Amino acid sequence: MQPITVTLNGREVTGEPGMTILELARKEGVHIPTLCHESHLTSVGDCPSISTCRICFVEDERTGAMVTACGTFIVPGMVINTHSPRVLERRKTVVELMLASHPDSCLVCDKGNRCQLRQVAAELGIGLVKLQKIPQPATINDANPFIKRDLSKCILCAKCIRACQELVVEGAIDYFRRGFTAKPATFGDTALEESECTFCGTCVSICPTGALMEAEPLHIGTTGTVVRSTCPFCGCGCSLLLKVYDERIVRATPNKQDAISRGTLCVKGSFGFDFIHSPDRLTIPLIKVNGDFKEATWEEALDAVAGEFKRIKEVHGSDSLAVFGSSKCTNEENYMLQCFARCVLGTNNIDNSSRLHGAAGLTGPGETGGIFGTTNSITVLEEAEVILVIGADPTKSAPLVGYAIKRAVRCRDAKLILVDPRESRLALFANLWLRPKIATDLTLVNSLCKTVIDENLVDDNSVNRETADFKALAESLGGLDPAYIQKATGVAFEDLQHAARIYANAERAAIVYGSGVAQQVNGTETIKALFNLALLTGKLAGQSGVYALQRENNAQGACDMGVLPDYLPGYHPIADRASIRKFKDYWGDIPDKPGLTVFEMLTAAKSGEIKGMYIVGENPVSTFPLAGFVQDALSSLEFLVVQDMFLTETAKLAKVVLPAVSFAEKEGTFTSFDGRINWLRKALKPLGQSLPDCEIITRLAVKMGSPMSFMSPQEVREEIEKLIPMYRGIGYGLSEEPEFQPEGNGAFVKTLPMYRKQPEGTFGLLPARNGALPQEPDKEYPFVLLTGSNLFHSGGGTRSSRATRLSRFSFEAYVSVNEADAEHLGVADGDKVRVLSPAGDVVAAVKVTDTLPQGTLYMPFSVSVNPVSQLFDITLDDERKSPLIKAVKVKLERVGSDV
Ligand SMILES: Nc1nc2c(c(=O)[nH]1)N[C@H]1C(S)=C(S)[C@@H](COP(=O)(O)OP(=O)(O)OC[C@H]3O[C@@H](n4cnc5c(=O)[nH]c(N)nc54)[C@H](O)[C@@H]3O)O[C@H]1N2
Ligand SMILES: Nc1nc2c(c(=O)[nH]1)N[C@H]1C(S)=C(S)[C@@H](COP(=O)(O)OP(=O)(O)OC[C@H]3O[C@@H](n4cnc5c(=O)[nH]c(N)nc54)[C@H](O)[C@@H]3O)O[C@H]1N2
Ligand code: SF4
Ligand code: SF4
Ligand code: SF4
Ligand SMILES: [Mo]
Repeated sequence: MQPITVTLNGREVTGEPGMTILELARKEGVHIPTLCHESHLTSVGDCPSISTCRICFVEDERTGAMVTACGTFIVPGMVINTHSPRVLERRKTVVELMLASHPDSCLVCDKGNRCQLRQVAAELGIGLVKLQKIPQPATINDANPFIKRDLSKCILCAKCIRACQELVVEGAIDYFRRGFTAKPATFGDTALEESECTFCGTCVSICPTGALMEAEPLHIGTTGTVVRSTCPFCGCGCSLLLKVYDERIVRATPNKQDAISRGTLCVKGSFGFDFIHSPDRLTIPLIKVNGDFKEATWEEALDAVAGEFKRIKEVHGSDSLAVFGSSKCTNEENYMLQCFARCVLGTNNIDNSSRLHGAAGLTGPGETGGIFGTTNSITVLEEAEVILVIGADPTKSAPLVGYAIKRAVRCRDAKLILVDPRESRLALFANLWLRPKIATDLTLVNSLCKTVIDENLVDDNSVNRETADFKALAESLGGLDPAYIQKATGVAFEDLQHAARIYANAERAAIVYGSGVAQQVNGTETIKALFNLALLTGKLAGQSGVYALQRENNAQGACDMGVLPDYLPGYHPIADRASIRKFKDYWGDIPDKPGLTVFEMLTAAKSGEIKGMYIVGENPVSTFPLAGFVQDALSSLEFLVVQDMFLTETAKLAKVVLPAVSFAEKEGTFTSFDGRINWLRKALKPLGQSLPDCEIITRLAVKMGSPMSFMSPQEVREEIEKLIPMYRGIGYGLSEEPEFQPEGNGAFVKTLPMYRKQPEGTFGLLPARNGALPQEPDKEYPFVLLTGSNLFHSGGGTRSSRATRLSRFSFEAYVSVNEADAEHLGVADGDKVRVLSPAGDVVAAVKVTDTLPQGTLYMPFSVSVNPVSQLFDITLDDERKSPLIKAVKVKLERVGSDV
């Protein structure tokens, strides 16, 4: 394409076709003020249906026309003035009109110097406005703890509306009325909490004035330091800007420069950070003396830990010790921790909590092709033509992925195939919604593969039909009988064929799976079957991908770093001699027998084989199934040390508690579920005497008399780069600026390494198995209860329940009941019921719903008031030893109103 030459303020400059005047000016370093423009939103420049700010007016000298810079494309020969007297006069008039209809509350407005209207007025030298004041509509009383609206300060730029509709695709707000009385409002002009609003905070961060503000701010006005970091909650890895004032994080906003999160966050990222300032934070090491915790110095605490670990190792051997590492800690900390377990304690008994949801993803494609988890980036997901979401609820559990899927459907016409027995929010967006019987996904996915083979939809570049594994797969699937499939899954065979064709015929297709399959009976097999489907149709990578959605902030990194009993860093199998040799060159002697998974460790603790345990950043007593058993197991230990920010239920059982800092008080990296390596930067000094996990582990190794070869996160990164090829380049980005570099299309992308290796046809298809169908509910327990994530909380709520605003919004425990079931049981909304499973019981309020099939109940995981995990026994997947904690058969009993 020919570049276009334009005269800009008397200078000849060139731009690309399709560029607006604003983009060209910005490229040339010419500042044009804007209020309604935002790079991630559609431009509204001259859109007649939306009133626009029109302060980016510029003149074209050839015609004398005034045009908006954001809404006008450059054409050859234009002669543009951005700051001529006429332009400035016009701009001033526009801003004066805005000020005339703006209340006089600037002096007391929380927005302070962050207000862009004030900034523009100052830039144009506008003093007091003499125009007649135009009264504005009254403010709205929202009762939620997140967002307050004062629409008298609204300048009708429509950024909030566009953000809600185009970026997060909630559609909670739109224009209410037109003309002078127009305002952005919810449907029916209700309070936000009565609308579809998820309190993601995106509109607040984008509003140029004080019209949309945080409710209950932790600080009024402008703050000094801004530190770029990464959200510590889910695996999406959103980029956060932490605003610091007086050693406190007072505000967290999205980083608009990040091409992945694009200026969006979810409610936890925007409003959940203040657990770091909770008065419950541990600030001093604790040692238990006669059953009570006593404060201790670091010397005393570390001496006690090192002394006990050494004693147990000497008396009972290294394998009587175990380490439970953390999917919340950084890569560097996790790397150090596994090194501590293997080199200092001398055991491979080390695991992390992704065992609960992610272990299934490590099998199959990991074993045959070295892909562990997700195979492509979230950007590629958004560009897919077809997205198959199975057993995942990303609008709640991974909101950034939810946004990407909804945008793909709404803005790019992607087809969504949803496989979920329950009506999740994505059902509204689905072209095809399959509602299988619970835990029958293996048969369902195998039947999709069957159609692909039967109808010759196989991609011959991806699969060699002559190989034994293809022949075995085709043969086993050939035996699957449509009548059986239909009966087993409850889905019509034609619908399954239709789904298989849509998926296979697309050029770019994605599979997104979650714990709705991974934590079910046959979970591991179902995930292998999903990989078979992707492989058969040539959709494993390239412009397609398989996305494993079951991640906490650094579950991916903890596994990559080798916090696993059977893999060394970078998934070098412990069973492989060559791997062991490679690592021995660096570390000296290491054990070569695979260790125990976390549930096996607990069983071994109970039976006395494991005597000492080191738990870092995990709270199994609150979050694992069968809390009583976990508690017993940990209490049977001779020695337990817990390293955490809080005195959790698990920490209470420890002999020594070591206070760790939060994500905001340390540096390091997290790996997102799709393999982006994101930085944490230190924004605050450690609270009290608490220390970063890295430092605690290093000091402990020294005390044990086996100092590790690295002392700082930087030194760890150097070793990680040497031993884990896919992390090469991890050191880049902290000190070297700019971290963001422009890409061809003008967007900004991170230049951190995308480490996922692209598969090169080395994958084997996996044999199709048809596991046993799950237990049907019976007379005694006639319902199946499903569990799922709670948007406002994370895990067991250790952190999110200490974030003041999230904790205020958490609801009481509830159980959703289908309308017909509710009628049959004689229960109504709000009635208290006892939910009983063979393992335990919980009390919850009824919420009648039409989103569930009859006979199915749903309870979101929530904070400690509602430990739904009490209902689960520990039943482990044979292959990966993961617990099946997604569905359980239960019965309901009414309880009196006094409960
Ligand atoms: N009630 C309930 N139970 C659940 C779930 C649920 O949502 N609700 N989900 C289930 C699933 S799928 C999973 S994976 C597990 C998740 O459960 P957990 O992994 O146990 O999750 P959290 O409750 O967030 O606990 C994490 C612990 O890590 C600590 N921590 C956080 N950051 C750091 C750090 O930087 N350093 C140190 N040292 N500690 C840190 C926190 O203080 C907290 O005690 O729970 C399972 N059980
Ligand atoms: N807000 C928030 N986000 C989180 C967490 C949190 O606690 N809070 N926890 C994080 C963690 S540790 C995890 S593991 C992930 C979990 O995140 P996801 O993997 O998305 O899991 P869920 O949110 O439980 O959603 C599971 C979906 O599967 C459906 N489902 C249930 N049974 C079946 C079935 O048999 N077949 C099919 N096809 N579908 C089924 C359910 O109806 C539900 O819609 O979320 C992470 N993100
Ligand atoms: S509330 Fe803020 S973002 Fe929304 S239209 Fe008004 S000024 Fe613009
Ligand atoms: S907080 Fe999020 S969901 Fe709610 S109105 Fe704003 S952009 Fe929409
Ligand atoms: S989507 Fe996940 S990473 Fe992003 S803000 Fe929400 S919790 Fe944080
Ligand atoms: Mo999880």
